[in-house]
Amino acid sequence: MKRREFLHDASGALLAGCVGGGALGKAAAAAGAPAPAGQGGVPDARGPRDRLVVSTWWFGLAANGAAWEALRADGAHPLDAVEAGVRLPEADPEVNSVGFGGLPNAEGVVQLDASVMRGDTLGCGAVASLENILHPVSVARLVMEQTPHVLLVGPGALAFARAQGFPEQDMLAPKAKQAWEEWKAARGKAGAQGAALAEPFEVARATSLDHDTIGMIALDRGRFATAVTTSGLAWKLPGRVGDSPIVGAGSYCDDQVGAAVSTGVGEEVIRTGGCVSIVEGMRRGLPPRRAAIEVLHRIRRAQQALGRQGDVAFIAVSRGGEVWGGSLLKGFEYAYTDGDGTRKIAGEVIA
Ligand code: SD4
Repeated sequence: MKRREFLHDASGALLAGCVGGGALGKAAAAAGAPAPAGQGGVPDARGPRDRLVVSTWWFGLAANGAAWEALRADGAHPLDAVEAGVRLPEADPEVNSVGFGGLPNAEGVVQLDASVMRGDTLGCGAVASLENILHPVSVARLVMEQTPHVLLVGPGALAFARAQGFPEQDMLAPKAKQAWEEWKAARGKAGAQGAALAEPFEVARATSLDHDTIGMIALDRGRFATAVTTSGLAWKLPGRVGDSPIVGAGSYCDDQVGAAVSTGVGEEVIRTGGCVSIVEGMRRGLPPRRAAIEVLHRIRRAQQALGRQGDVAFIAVSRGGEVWGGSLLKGFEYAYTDGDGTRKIAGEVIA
């Protein structure tokens, strides 16, 4: 019943978005209303803010604090904020899905993915399968700012990072190494590579718990930036790249519309162009909640068709500062910061 209502609402809004300014104006007014408490929005009588930071999971709480400080600096762009914010979990060995401390691939190697985007120019930069560098997000920013390209991968990304003066270090933290050794031992004589091929669903379940990619959005009076950084799925096949460094899949922002970031099983997000689809939904006049739920339903349909499972979560923010976070499965939460401080918000589990 709920699903039928949603489809009706979504198609009605889509139709409204196609027929002209009056209908669009109505949809935009709806977009200004905060999602109710318990539905992934920020329960707040004061309504949407024009300056805010949101990011995925518990480690977003500290990351948002660093981002907020950076956002308040004179002349700062939201890009400075998201970069400063996500560098925290990149350096934190207790976060086992981002940067140092991240769980490695099937061969015990930490391969990192990251991207950044700014909403004024649609400038973006990314790295994938980057090894031995503590702050892939900063390398991604330099790909955007210092090269004509968007995405560098593997050895090329490492060579670029070296040339930019980034120091190299072993990224396999002791706890992550131990976890990988235990996983490998449990796989038995089949060997790590063969086991990884057989285990995508186990990996997907593991990453839907309380650890995952950090995706961050900063909004400052009409200006957006996003950053995403991750070690990707634990025990992934060497060279596997998830959604995080794929602009449009793991993140997207456009100052004229809004922004979205994702976490969860990247394969599901890539096949739907997750974050750009959400932003395009908002461009059609949908509020962030409805735009994101539309994409989550599309992901669920694809999972059913392909016999796949695993969680996906999004945070979406409209140009007007309306925020929504939610997921396919239980457990997603995000950090929200504005001038009143930082709060942890429970994501909505979609019907
Ligand atoms: C990926 N979405 O590599 C990222 C990482 C993640 O749980 O969220 N892992 O698929």
